[in-house]
Amino acid sequence: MKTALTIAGSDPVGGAGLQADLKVFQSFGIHGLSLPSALTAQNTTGVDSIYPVEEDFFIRQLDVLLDDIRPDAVKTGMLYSKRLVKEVFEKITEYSLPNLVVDPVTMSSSGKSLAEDKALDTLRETLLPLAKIITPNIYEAWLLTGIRIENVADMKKAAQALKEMGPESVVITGGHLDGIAVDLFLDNRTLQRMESPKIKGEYHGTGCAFSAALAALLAKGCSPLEAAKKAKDFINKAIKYAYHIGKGMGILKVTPHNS
Ligand code: PXL
Repeated sequence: MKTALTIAGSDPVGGAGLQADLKVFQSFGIHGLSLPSALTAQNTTGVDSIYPVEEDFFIRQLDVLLDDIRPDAVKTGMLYSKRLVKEVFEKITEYSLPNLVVDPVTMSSSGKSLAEDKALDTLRETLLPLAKIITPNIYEAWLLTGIRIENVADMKKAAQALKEMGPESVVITGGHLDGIAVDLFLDNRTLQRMESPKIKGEYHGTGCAFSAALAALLAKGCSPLEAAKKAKDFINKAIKYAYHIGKGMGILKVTPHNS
């Protein structure tokens, strides 16, 4: 049985974070391992507050798990603190873990900061160069590169700058661009624009589900480009059939995926 590990924040709603990642792993037929970096108090209208996991205990969780199981892929989401970013980097290096997907989470869709000050700088210097795929949205790509993204040409410039930071491939998700939903994939060989119709509405956890799908597909042996195309189709379908359980944002409908 293939396994994928998510290291991310907990979302009690199950729309984003660790719980969403586990549902995605399951839908790809992958056994999901999960390591919470922080608890959040939130509902579908937004994130209220964050309670980071005590750092020494976080490391203990990681060591005990990795001592027994070698995941086929690892996805990092909200890590929150600089120290956790560094610890995750050290463990991934120590255990030579393959197929790392880094989602440089900084902010919730409702606008709450999900990263400590400077945690993104630490991520850029440590985890980013180890990644097989990084998945910033346009806002995160701007914070990481200093390039403000308003169109696809800006996205290309930012993708190039991100690639130079050392990851094997970059997908900038453009779901928040005006008018179109374009994702841009870049590795050493390919620059590919992946377009899809924009679906109206506010959806929670699209970035989390996308990066978890990428990790699952890498664990199954897909190349980063193949994984990016399949993960995009998966997310589009999940958005199309999204549903509401609270007063706020929609929840993605994650269904079994045959790949
Ligand atoms: O979508 C970013 C994100 C990641 N992780 C957790 C979250 C959110 C957004 O709310 O709650 C735990």
